[in-house]
Amino acid sequence: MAADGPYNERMFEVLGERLEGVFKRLRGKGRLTEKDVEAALREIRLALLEADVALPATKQFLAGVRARAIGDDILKSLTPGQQVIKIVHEELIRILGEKESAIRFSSHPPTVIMLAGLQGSGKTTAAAKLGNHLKKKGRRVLLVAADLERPAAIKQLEVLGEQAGVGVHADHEAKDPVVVARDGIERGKMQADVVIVDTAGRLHVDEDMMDQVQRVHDVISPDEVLFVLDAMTGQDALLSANAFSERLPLTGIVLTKLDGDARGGAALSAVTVTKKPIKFAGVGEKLTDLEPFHPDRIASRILGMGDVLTLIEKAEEVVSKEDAEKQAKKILEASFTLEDFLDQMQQVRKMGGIGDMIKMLPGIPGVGKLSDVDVDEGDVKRIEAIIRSMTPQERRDPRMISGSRRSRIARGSGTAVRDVNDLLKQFDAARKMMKQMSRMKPGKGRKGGFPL
Ligand SMILES: Nc1nc2c(ncn2[C@@H]2O[C@H](COP(=O)(O)OP(=O)(O)O)[C@@H](O)[C@H]2O)c(=O)[nH]1
Ligand SMILES: [Mg+2]
Repeated sequence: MAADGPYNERMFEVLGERLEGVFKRLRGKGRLTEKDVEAALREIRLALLEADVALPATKQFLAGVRARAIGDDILKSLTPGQQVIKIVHEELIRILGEKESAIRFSSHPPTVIMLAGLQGSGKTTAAAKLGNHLKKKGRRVLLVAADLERPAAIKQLEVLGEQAGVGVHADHEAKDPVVVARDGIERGKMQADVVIVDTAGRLHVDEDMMDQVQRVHDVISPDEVLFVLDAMTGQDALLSANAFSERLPLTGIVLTKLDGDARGGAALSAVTVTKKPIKFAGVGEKLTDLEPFHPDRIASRILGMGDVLTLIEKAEEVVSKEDAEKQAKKILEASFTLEDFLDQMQQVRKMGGIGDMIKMLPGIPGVGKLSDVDVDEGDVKRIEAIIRSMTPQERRDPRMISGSRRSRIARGSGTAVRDVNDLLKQFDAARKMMKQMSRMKPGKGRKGGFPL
């Protein structure tokens, strides 16, 4: 199933270039040390976390990559960066989809498929989609409405079943989902090749719900127990996947709402916890919006969405050497305006640290420790808004920004006067520091009282 379409090849290339950037930045040469690989793995770790992969899953995944990446043959190869990316990509695909992922049909029909998952995860929709899919393949399908928690749930399945043109077993008077499920199976034995049982979920994992799905499970002995997971669940995917897999012998996962802007991390979390393959992906609300799962697409999504990776790529191109030198010169000449400040914040953010820029300033000892300074994206956005709300004169000469100007700027930028004050204070401090730096002539030791 891991088809290598042109899209994926391109993703792979882009990713390759990005991480090449990391390695270039790290070493400036082709050879890598174990330490370099660790640094790269840290970047990948951030990318995974940003893609909403739960931390334990991230750790487990990276351990697998590390074991493969820190081998002599990789480190000594001519293109270690590319090798590491290749490993990351391969490992993701391997974990996400190496296993058999089609529905396993029973040799004693009807094949019984049970769907379980939290409320709103897309179980009822998935039941109908799956019914529709299997009907098109020539199977006689019966859907069973074993969610009695909400009256509307039965109706929903009936409507969807009718749309799909498959039978629905429902009992509007029933009180016990176990009875409905059992009756549904009995009916299925006469009328269907495949019986799909929809069950009730709750908003959060709770004992009652687990108890109920377990009882339904025990009475229908399904061939497939599919855990339905909303891809937008993010970090919580791990919790619910864990809870369901502890109570039910899951055979696979249906990942829904992949048409949204989910970053795909839930896929890796769920697969790591359940050790079961994702069999289908829901990609919309319509009956036909169900696809076999493509591990390579999700792998690319998970890796490709990492802002961190983009950031690394950008660092090389945005802060070209000339830019950095120009900036450094300005700093030395202390002709540093709020516009520059904003520019610099943005660059620093893109580079992931202020250290690289400062290192380019000549003759400044002991600034290495600054390389750990982080700039928060929210801060940069706020600062940007504030500076954009200033007039050009104000940007050049912030001393003219009086109290009334401050409130005007705060209003214009949707921030508080306190934010404006903070920024001006910060800028003033930065400028003072730069003036002190500029008094230090490169190579001639310290003249000003630069506080190192
Ligand atoms: N965009 C999108 N919406 C979906 C998908 N699957 C389900 N939904 C929507 O999610 C909501 C909850 O689905 P439902 O099947 O009722 O969830 P249940 O509570 O688990 O049975 C409904 O509004 C569905 O239309 C999907 O793959 N993509
Ligand atoms: Mg439902």
